[in-house]
Amino acid sequence: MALELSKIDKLLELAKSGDRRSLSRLITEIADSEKTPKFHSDSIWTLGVTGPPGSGKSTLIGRLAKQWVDTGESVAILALDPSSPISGGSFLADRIRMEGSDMGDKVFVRSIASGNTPGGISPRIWPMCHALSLCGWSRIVVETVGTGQSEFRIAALADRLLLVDGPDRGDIIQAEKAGILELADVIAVNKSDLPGAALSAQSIRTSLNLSDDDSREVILVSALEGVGIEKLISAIESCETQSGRNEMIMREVLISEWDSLLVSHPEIDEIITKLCDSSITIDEAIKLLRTSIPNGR
Ligand SMILES: Nc1nc2c(ncn2[C@@H]2O[C@H](COP(=O)(O)OP(=O)(O)OP(=O)(O)O)[C@@H](O)[C@H]2O)c(=O)[nH]1
Ligand SMILES: [Mg+2]
Repeated sequence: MALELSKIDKLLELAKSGDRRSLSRLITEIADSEKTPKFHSDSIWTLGVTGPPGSGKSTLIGRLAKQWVDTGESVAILALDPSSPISGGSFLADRIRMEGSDMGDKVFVRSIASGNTPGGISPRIWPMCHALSLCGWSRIVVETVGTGQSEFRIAALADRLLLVDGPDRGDIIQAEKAGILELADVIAVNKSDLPGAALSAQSIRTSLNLSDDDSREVILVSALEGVGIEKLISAIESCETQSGRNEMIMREVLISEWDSLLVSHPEIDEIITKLCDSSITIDEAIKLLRTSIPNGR
């Protein structure tokens, strides 16, 4: 174990000096290591981007990245791939549409597959973001497909959250139901070049206005045509991260770590088999897991 951690520390040092391959390997190591590495950067800046499949998150992130690079920032993008059949497996990073290749070494894009990882990858996003920050990446963006509660939860790990919706009213209702509208710091309605987007934006504004003290803006953008991007950047940069977000982040980290501990528990299969043949009850299963979890890995 000590060997494994020292390998990670070594990779971090190399990655800090600007070695891309080491950075890539570092992210892989953080994903695969048995223990969650403890990295901490005081100057971390993260943005979670969530929204329904196909709403244009990657295209929009490409636009944001270009704008940031133009103003001297360096942008690291982690695209969480829940292996959704809609987004088509682990090709999310490829779909981040960069504005030309001139951004070069100022942008780092990495797709993180979560589908087949026992216990999921979500708690590891946190140390990955801290490692990226320690390596000098000043804007760290985490894209997740907002198809379910767990994906929304991952997005909530970031310091600020951007919800990207499309003109489809159904998607917006979905986001409302999952409580993501409440979690979002900035809301963008993308595809303003298509009919229906303005109406969608209006209907979101109406639902936000139901609460008097809600000053959040709903910004109409077209990632395809590059419309509204500056306004969106300024909303993202100036949004006050909601009070209590730190508590929310820590809650999510704890829950995700706990889930991960549970799923990777060495006796989990045995306990599930016992549950299946009714030789133990669910209460007994929980008791068994609870007593052995401190030594679980
Ligand atoms: N008309 C229009 N199409 C757009 C716009 N932004 C993105 N698209 C298109 O919408 C499709 C999905 O774009 P992506 O950026 O891959 O969307 P995404 O939300 O990242 O998709 P997933 O990661 O699969 O959930 C692509 O065909 C884009 O070209 C826009 O502003 N207007
Ligand atoms: Mg995408």
